Amino acid sequence: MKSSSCYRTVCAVFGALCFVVLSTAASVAGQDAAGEFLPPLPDGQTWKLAWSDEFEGSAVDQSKWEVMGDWKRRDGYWVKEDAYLDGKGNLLLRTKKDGDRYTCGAVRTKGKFEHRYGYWVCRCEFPKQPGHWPAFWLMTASQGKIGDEGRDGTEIDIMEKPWRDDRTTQNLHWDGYGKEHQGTGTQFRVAGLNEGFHTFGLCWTPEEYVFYVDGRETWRTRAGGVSQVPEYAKLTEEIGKWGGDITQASLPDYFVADYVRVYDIVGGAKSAEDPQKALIRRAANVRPAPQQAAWQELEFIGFIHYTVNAFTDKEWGEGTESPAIFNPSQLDTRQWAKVCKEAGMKMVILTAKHHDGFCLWPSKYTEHSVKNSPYKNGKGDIVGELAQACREAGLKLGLYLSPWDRHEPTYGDSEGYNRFYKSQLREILSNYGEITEVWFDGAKGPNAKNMEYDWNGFYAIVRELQPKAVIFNGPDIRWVGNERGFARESEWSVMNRNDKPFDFIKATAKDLGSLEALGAGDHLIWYPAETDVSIRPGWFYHAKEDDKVKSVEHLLDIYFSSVGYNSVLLLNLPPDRRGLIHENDAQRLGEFRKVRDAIFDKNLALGAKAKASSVRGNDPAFAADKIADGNKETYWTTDDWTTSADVEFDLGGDRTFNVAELAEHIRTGQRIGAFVLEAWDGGNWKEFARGTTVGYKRLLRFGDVTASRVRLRILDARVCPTLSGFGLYCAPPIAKVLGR
Ligand code: FUL
Repeated sequence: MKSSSCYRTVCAVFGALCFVVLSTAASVAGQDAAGEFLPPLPDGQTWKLAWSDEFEGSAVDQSKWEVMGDWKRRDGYWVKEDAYLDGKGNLLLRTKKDGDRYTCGAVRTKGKFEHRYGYWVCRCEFPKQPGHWPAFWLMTASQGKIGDEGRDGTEIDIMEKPWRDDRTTQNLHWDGYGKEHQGTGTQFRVAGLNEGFHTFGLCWTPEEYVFYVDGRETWRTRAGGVSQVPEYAKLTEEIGKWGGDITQASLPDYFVADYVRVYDIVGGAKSAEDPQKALIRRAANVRPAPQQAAWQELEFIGFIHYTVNAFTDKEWGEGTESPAIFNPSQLDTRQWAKVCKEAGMKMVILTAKHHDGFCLWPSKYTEHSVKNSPYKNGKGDIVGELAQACREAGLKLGLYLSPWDRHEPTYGDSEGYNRFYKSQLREILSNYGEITEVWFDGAKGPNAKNMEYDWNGFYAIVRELQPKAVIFNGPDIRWVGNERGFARESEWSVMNRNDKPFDFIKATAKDLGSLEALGAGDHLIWYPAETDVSIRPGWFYHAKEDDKVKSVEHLLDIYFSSVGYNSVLLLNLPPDRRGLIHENDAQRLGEFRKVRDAIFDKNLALGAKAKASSVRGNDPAFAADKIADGNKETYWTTDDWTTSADVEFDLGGDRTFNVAELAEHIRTGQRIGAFVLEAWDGGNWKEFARGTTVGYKRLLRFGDVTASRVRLRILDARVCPTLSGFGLYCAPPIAKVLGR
């Protein structure tokens, strides 16, 4: 279509305010002399204890800790007498009632031990009563400095536990606590957390924070750019409603800390490690945020382009169209949802406002909307109607709000228009329930006025109002780079953003993910591709395209080239002047579904006996039988730096297949760089397919192969390959499936 649309502005930022439930992932443990878990390190490097307090003796060591108080804190007071040693090797932070006030204890190493990087760990046992909560955190005076995100100081909450069940939370806060405040965090459960002692650790390097509970990794992030300044440790009790109702507590109650230890990395390996190896290690360890991983699992989603263009036969409206022309006679969002659902889509994204500025909801901020159209006599709200239909159909909803607005008079006055756009964004993100994706289109006509969009401000609004939503053309999701439905031959989800967090990544570049493209790898991010394409030549409805709906063969090619290449497919369906998805499109989608169902009906490799040339630590948890067990969460992997390996599948007899499916366990990163598939022909292994990257899903098509044994040879992987899924299918001829 228009070449200008190829230049979407794509940028990458950090600062996701995600608050989600995580499951803990196993990691490979080292141990110190005292049996402490220590995070794995590259060869040649070790941990060395830099500072610790075992809380032996009878009084808090004042050379290490400042006992805080007496002063007001939240709904209570920090008082010195509530922080003391029990004489049995523990620090007690007591919460008690003192007359008509509640008091508790707190200590910090401010001015006594301030340190950057390393592994910080506390072993502790939680209080039992409501109305107050414990925290183990790092702080620095420069937390409030603005301008360099969290690099110039971040509050790092390694453990905070306001709940009395087995939930806990880990968080980061930077740029102060006022209007500039930024933060992100995670919340999760660990079975049995409430009972006995547990350890809470943070591995903090210049590049990344990795959080651990009892030696299991719970969160890995580079949010805020990672603090590069010394910080001090705090152990505190906090009195407040987040912890429940303190009047219900039977007091005193105690937060018990057994020790705090801080380790540094030592050994020449850091400088000795081949920089290429260091880059590979870092790239392999970049992981999706939970909402990015959840989005990837949607696989196939629908786009709905609708506006005055359906009535003017245009692709880009002028902004001068009268709302009076917008008159769909039979508009039915339930029909849209039904067509999408039946096609196998998991989400629908609607153009709430396209470039012409006409709003499909009755926006308070403009007259250019459905409210001044004949549609339902101005009482319609298509965003609301679709939200309702999606809820009923069990579909997620995404919204597109074009920044380029050819109607709005303030467009071109950056301050005025950004204010207008943000108000609209708040409107659509506040009033329609959960929004799963927000689509920022970078397209802008060649003669459009200059505009400095406040992208950061836009993203912040999404984080504030829809913290679980992914942002397309922003921090979370990238445009694949074309509108024809094809991902790259090597589609990596890990890339290096530019120096400044808000600079743009060139989405059309041929290579974004190779080691060469990662360059210095100083700002590696998880940034997966979304492939948008229309079922017809145009994005909007034109009667003359009724016979140009893409064929099933074409749609299938697109599916294999997008979903089958580690991307999510966003397929556009334009409703017509009636307000319905045209019969031709609906029928084609039905056929497309039927053909996909016929292909993926039966995985001939499911439950196959699998044998690998190498298994991580010979641990059955990572054995080859985890690949084809039908469970996406379990996976096979090898030891670190075993970058090539074979897996042999015994299909239990001859099977004929012509489609293969591979899946990496992307929640631990994307690693495979080259692979070959071979079949045993009775005398030799014969190659029948090969590829480069795998990622979330890689689909391959080839001529019929009949064999009872199949071998996957991983030729190259970053650090170590993972594989969580493997499939072999027999695709019947399309004509047969459709009875043609
Ligand atoms: C482009 C727009 O200009 C098209 O009209 C369409 O919305 C497409 C998805 O994105 O940039």
